[in-house]
Amino acid sequence: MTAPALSRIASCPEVSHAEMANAIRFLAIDAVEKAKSGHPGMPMGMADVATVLFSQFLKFDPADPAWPDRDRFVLSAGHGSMLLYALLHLTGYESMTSDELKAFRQWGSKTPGHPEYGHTPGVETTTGPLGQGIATAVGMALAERLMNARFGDDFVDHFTYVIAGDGCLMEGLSHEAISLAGHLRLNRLIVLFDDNEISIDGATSLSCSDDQLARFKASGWSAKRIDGHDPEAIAAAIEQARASDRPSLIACRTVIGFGAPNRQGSEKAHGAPLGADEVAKTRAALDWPHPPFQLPEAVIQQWREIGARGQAARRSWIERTRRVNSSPRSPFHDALNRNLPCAYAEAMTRMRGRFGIERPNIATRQASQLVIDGIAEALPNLLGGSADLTHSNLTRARTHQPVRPDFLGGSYIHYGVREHAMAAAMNGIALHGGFIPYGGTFLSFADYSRPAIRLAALMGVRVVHVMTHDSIGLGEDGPTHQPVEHLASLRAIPNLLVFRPGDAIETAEAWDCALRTQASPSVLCLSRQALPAFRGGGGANLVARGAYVVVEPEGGRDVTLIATGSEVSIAIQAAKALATDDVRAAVVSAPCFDLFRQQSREYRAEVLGDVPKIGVEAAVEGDWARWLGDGGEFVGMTGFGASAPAETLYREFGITADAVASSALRCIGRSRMAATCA
Ligand SMILES: Cc1ncc(C[n+]2csc(CCOP(=O)(O)OP(=O)(O)O)c2C)c(N)n1
Repeated sequence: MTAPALSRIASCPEVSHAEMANAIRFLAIDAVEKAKSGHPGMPMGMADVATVLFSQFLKFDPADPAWPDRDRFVLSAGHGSMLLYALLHLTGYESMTSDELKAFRQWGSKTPGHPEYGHTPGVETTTGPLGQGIATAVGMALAERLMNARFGDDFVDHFTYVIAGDGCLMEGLSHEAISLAGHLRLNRLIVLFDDNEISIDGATSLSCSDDQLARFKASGWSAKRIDGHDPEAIAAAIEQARASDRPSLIACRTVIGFGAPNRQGSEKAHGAPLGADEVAKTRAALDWPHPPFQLPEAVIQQWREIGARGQAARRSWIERTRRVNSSPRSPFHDALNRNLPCAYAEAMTRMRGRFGIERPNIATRQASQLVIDGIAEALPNLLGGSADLTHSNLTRARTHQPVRPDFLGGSYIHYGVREHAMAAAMNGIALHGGFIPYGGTFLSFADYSRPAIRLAALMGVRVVHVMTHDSIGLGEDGPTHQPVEHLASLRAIPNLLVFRPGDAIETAEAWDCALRTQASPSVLCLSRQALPAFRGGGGANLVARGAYVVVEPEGGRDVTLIATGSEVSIAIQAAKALATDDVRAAVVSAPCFDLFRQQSREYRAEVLGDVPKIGVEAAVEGDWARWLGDGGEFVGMTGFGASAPAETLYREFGITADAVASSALRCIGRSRMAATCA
């Protein structure tokens, strides 16, 4: 059942649609003018569409921007941020004062250049990198349908609206996303396309001749084109889209910079202030005599009334859910609760205990499969998936049913070969709330997902990327599939936890860290090949410390061998070989650099020791020097891998216990020499 459109505002007949829309236009024009930078053209062009959407359809309540059953509004064309800020101000979001609008793009303001999630109440997701918003919205719309299937219309029944421009639709990501949305028949997703035929370089005909309507229709969407400046046509199209059994595209033919006599319809309106002269002419052309940032009382009144109307919908939702839901801890509230349930903690403890006793000799991807199986029932809001590598990533729990267009009660998403859309959709799912999404692919394809992973890190959302086949250890598939630079490049993203566990226990602990960290995404880099267990279970989660001592020689250290993942066991073998030569080598496992960096200086010093250090990782060196210092050496890859069995590759590329031991002896020798000379 779909809630009817809101009644049209008629209480203040002297305020016309044009005045309502012009309020948005001039707040955008004046804020960009004051900031001396920004994008006035898009808000001016889409003001009519946004006015109709917010005044007649969007279910929202500025008094509670995070109310779970609100409609989601995603400004995929994030450069038009002033459109959103103007709407937040006009409809009465408390934090969006006129001073914030005047501080557009300035330090500390709630009005950064592009909308930022977590920074500005009312912003549902960070946008700016074109294409991300529409793909994230697909995740939100998917989460809405999945939650609806579980809890029903009384609890979850809302739309996801997107404003996307030509740029968003040109991005390859948009294609993955619309294809997935069409396949899953996400009929609560409505994209309002700012079809102004202009981008930065000029007319879109310079670079694009897609028939967007045909393209969306071919992907299973409803699609139609309307005049984006005709309020009746806009309302009728949205009405129709809301009743559709599939996602909808409304191509709104608009004029960029609408109303600016010398700029409208041209790329000159896209991304620069109009200039005082043109602003004056626009005021005259649109009959808007009011000074900058000043709005007629009746207009602001009308907008505030629109903002206030959502209260009733929210109250009715609270009332409904309270009625349906007599126990204080319902499954619905459990799903929305970001803390993990006690049953999860027990399941994870069981898992770690079992690995500790069995000490299995298995690939970390297999250990991950066992962990997922072990916790899935205790964590019903865990939402799995893979980009068509389920049987390689081992990401599907026994109890997970696949989500299909006709079965939205499932817990596993076959994302298809769409890594980027998977990563962006996972962001949307996490932002929507109700699920902890994870998704799998090969580590070497992390690059296909990277822009969405970066946004997850920037927004601080909990998504878990399961990336298997994490080194040359995958063997015969060869260098195209063997990641060498990916660990270093992912570690370079701030607020992204990159885990490379070395055995089953570490894999369980890495999963535990990823699930418990609410404000960071994680990547679990897992081996294809079997790895020996090197740790007993029980006790504290040692992966949570980032790095820790696995082997401590008696009588002090001569050298510290630091390794990650599949190379920890190589370091342990090297330490044993060195011991036969009376060299005392400690072994440190370092499954997560980011968490190690967060430890106290004392702890780090204790783990690393005051002796030469050797790093071992079947990847390029990246920022290992930080842990190894000047006196250390790195044993790893210096270029791409090759196609051969894994043991051959390790031998040929010199990542062996012998090589580590030789490196250790060399460093110890150098350090003793230096000490003697001093
Ligand atoms: C991934 C990405 N590439 C490039 C840009 C830079 N950029 C910002 S807006 C824009 C043009 C977008 O054109 P359109 O969506 O038609 O916006 P309009 O000109 O209508 O405002 C570009 C290339 C970006 N923000 N993101």
